[in-house]
Amino acid sequence: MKPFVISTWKHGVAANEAAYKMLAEGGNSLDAVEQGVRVSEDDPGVLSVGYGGLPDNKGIVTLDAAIMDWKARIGSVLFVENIKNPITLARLVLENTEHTMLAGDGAYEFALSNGFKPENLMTESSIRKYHEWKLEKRKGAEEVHTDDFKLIAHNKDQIDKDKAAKINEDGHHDTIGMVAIDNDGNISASCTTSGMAWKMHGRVGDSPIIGAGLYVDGDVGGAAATGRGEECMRACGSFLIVELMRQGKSPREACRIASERVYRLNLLSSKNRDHIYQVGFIAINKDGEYGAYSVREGFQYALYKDDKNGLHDSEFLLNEQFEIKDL
Ligand code: SD4
Repeated sequence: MKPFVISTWKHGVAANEAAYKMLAEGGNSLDAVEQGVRVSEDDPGVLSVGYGGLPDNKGIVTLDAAIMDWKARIGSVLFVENIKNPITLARLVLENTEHTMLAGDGAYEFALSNGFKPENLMTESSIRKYHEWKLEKRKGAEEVHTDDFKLIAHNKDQIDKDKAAKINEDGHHDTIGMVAIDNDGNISASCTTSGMAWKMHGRVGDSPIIGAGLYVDGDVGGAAATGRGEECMRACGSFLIVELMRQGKSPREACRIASERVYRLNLLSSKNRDHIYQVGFIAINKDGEYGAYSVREGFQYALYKDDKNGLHDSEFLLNEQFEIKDL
């Protein structure tokens, strides 16, 4: 099998470089997806992952990450503070514990006992953005979600087109999920995030939840997700994609059906219906096919395949003209 790697958003391009280098040198997919997403965790310009990630509503950066390989080995950490590379901590949970998930203080203590140093993850830019958000709130603005804009509006004038156009570019939507297949045809996936900006303190999204943020079955393939975790979780998005691939669907078709499921369950649950949230998926199957799909326009994925690394626009379900009354 010729190895390749797929990951979410434009910072995936740099992450793919690190992952592909390992794969091309004969490395396995588990090492590749760990080392790949560390690039985004270390980059202060990526506002929703690791160092420089935007904080919660108390001004605290809390990180979630998970990793899974083709042998169903799992490691996940959630609600961790002051640890710059939660994906490596998740890998340590996978390698060195009898457990699969560690949260909060316990995960932090585990990190320190394994030589991690506590680090301040806020940057000048994330501190400034947090204070801007607090000020907006004091002015009586509505609670600001990461994707707070009224795309689904009964009155067309309410639609803030500029904000809609920018929503995928403003850095708030850039959790990195990565799936890789190695020389031996073995697939692994990783996912790491600081979650939604200004989330409630204690909130955990889909990224560290096995089956939601990522999933791998060694006989079938792997998938990873990005976007509003609440909506991805409702559908067990990544698990669903792997099961659809097991039934013979291509990775693209499986990602498309999962996007539809996310959307349908969102409407059914009546949660967050005044927002058009984004959820995007990527997947690889054992035959070395890949696919991507998202609920809304604007999702991009990075693919390093056949010695070419590049950013691609994903196909999507809903365009900017969508209105809830059309349903
Ligand atoms: C979360 N899924 O915590 C993450 C956020 C994200 O692009 O992916 N943003 O819900």
